[in-house]
Amino acid sequence: MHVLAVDYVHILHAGSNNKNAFKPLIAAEYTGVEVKLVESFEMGVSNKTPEFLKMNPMGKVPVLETPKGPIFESNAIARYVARLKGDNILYGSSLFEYALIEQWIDFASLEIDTHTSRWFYPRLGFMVYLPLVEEAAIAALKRALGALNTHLALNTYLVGHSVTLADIVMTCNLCMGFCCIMIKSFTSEFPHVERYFWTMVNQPNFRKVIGEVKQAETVVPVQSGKKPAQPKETKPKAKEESKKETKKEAPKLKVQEPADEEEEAPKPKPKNPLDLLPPSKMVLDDWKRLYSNTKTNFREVAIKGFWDMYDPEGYSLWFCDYKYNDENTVSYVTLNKVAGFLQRMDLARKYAFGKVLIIGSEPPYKLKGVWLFRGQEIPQFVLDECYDMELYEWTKVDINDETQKERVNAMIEDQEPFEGEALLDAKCFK
Ligand SMILES: N[C@@H](CCC(=O)N[C@@H](CS)C(=O)NCC(=O)O)C(=O)O
Repeated sequence: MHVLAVDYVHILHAGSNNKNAFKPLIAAEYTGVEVKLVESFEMGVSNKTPEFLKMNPMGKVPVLETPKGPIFESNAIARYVARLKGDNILYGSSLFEYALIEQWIDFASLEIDTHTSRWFYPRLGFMVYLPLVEEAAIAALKRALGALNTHLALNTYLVGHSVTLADIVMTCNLCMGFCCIMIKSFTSEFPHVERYFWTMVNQPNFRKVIGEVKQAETVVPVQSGKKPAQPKETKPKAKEESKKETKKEAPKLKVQEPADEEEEAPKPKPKNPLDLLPPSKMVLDDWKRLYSNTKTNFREVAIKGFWDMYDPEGYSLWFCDYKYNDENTVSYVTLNKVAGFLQRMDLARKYAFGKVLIIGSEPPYKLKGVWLFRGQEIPQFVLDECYDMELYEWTKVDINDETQKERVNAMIEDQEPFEGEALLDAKCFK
C-alpha cells in the first residue's frame, strides 16, 4: 500500500540527547509531522551496523527514515520535516524570506557550529588541542556572535515575526555552546543573543524536545594525557577497536532528561528561602486580585488599597530602568522584549508583582518599571535565573520620599502622560 509521507511515522535514528536530532524533532512539533526517535539507540553500535551504513555510509547520526528512503545530515532532515506539509509556518511567506531562512541556517552551521566545535572538541580530546587554533576559533565565534547580536538587537526572530526553521537550527547549534562551553561571562558580551536563546529554549515546542536548559558554569579543562583522536584508517578495524573510536558522540548537553523509572525517588525540593522569612501581613494574592478587579476609581480603590496592605518589612519596592533604551527603535521588538522578560519572571510569581511601562510616542522607546518583591532585597534566585535583570538598573524605592511614592502610584496606574511622555504600552506581571 502506498503511504503518504504526511501520514507516515518517521523514525529518527539518534540518541535522545543529540542537538542535531533536536532540529527535526522541534520542527515536527511545529508542523505536526510524526517523527519518533528509534528505540534503544546505542551510539557507536547502532550507527555502525551494515543496515545503518546503508542509510548513511558515514555511520553518523541523525538519520531519518521516510517512505521514499533515508535522509542524513540534520539540516536536510529538518528542512524535509518543515516542508512536508504544504502550508507551513517554518519556511517564511515569500521567496525572499525563504532565502533569509537559508542564509541563517548556513550561518548557524558554518559560523556558529563550526567555531564552537573547534573550541570545544579539542578540549575533550576529540581533536588535537593547540592553543593558537583555539584562540582563532574563539575569535571567529565571537565575530559571528557579534553579528548575530547586532541583528537580534532589532529583531525578535531571525526572519519575520515568528519562529522559522532558521530559529530552530540556530538555537540547537547555540545550545551546544551555552550548555557546554560558553559560560555567562562569555555570553554576557552578547545580551541580545542571550535574550534570544533563552526565549527560544523556553518556547513550549522547544522545551518539549530539549527539556530544561542550564548554562555551563565552567569551561571544560583540556583533557591532558588524553591522546588526540587518530585519523580514521581505511582498512576495517577489529570490532572492539572500531567501537571505541566511534563512540565519540557529541557530548551530552546539560539538559534535564526524563526521569528513569529505576532511579531513586527525587529528593524533596529545598524550600525557597523567601518562604522562610517571618510571615507578612501583606497577602500578595489579595493585592493582585484588587489590582485586577478594580475597573473604576483606580486611585481611590486600588492605589489606596495597595498602601493600606503594603508591609515595608516583608516586602520591598524597586524601580527598574532599561540600560539600552537607544536600541528600542522598533515598537513590536520592544514590546516582545518586555513580554519575554515578564514570561521569564514566571518563576517569581509567588513572590513578586511588577509593572513595566513602554514610554514614548516614537522610538527610541524607554522602558521603566516598578517591582514589588518579597523580602528586603531582589531575590537571589531571580537575579540568577532571569538574565533580563542585568539589562536594567535597579534602585530601591524610598517610601518615605513622597515623590518616589507618587512615581510608584503613577506606574501602577499607567498614568499618562508619564513624566511628560505618552505611553506606547504598559505591561503587568501579576
Ligand atoms: N553534519 C552532520 C553531523 C553529524 C555528526 O557529526 N554526528 C555525530 C553525533 S552528533 C556522529 O554521529 N558521530 C559518530 C561518528 O563520528 O562516527 C549533521 O548535522 O547531521
